[in-house]
Amino acid sequence: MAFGMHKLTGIAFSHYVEKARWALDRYAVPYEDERVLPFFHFWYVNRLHGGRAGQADKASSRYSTPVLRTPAGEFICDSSAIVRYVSDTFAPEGETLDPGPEGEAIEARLHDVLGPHARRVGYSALFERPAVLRQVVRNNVSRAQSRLFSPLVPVARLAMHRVFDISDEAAARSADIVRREFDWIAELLEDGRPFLAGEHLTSTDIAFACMSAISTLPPKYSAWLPQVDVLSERIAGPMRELQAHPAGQFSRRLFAEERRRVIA
Ligand SMILES: N[C@@H](CCC(=O)N[C@@H](CS)C(=O)NCC(=O)O)C(=O)O
Repeated sequence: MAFGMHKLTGIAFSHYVEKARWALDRYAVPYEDERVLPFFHFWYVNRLHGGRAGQADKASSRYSTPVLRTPAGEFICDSSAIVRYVSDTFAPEGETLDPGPEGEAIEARLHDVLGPHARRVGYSALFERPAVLRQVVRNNVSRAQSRLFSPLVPVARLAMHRVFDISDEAAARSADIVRREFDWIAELLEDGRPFLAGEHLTSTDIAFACMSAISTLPPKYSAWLPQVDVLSERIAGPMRELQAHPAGQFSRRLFAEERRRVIA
């Protein structure tokens, strides 16, 4: 069956989904961008592949997003696999995002560690500020989804506590881990390399920029994120430090210089 165009389905503000969008945008691949809310994603992903094409891993369930449906009707259900597919299929010669083995190892750690811990801090920040949460929802998905979600915020908060443990204590432990992962990236950069896996941008840089974006809130992120000032000081204080951290500065530079660059 042929579908004509790529279709990306993803939790609207997810940092894993941002990786996929970045790769598609970089090579000017036209795609339908289906932006959904957490919990509602089960319905959307089930409609796509019934949970059969996805695989649970350290970060997610087999209903996780992003999901990319190719014009040939295949489903790619992992952000790194999507970036690799897009680069292999659409990058002009010499412009791929292939990071080599060292870069792949860095990327795997970013996926397993920084991604989930940054997410816990992010959800903890949002669910203690329902007004900000509602703004994030309103600004990122269709009005129909936003309306449906609004009365469900208390249930969603309970579910988030169960799925991710977004208590203050757990979030504080995760914030320490995020900080440690930023230190590790800064150490890698200390030898003066311009990018994490060599002389040019690779999927490893995209992975770090996206996994850190929940902590650095870069202006060119392609979903709407709140400003640090509207968050509680418990979250905002450490976040400002991460924004000023050498790894945070690197992440923000990647967004500023590379997020909208189109290579066609
Ligand atoms: N291995 C996956 C992890 C993606 C992931 O954790 N996605 C989250 C969004 S932040 C998700 O959709 N979670 C819902 C679920 O696992 O059911 C990838 O890299 O694409």
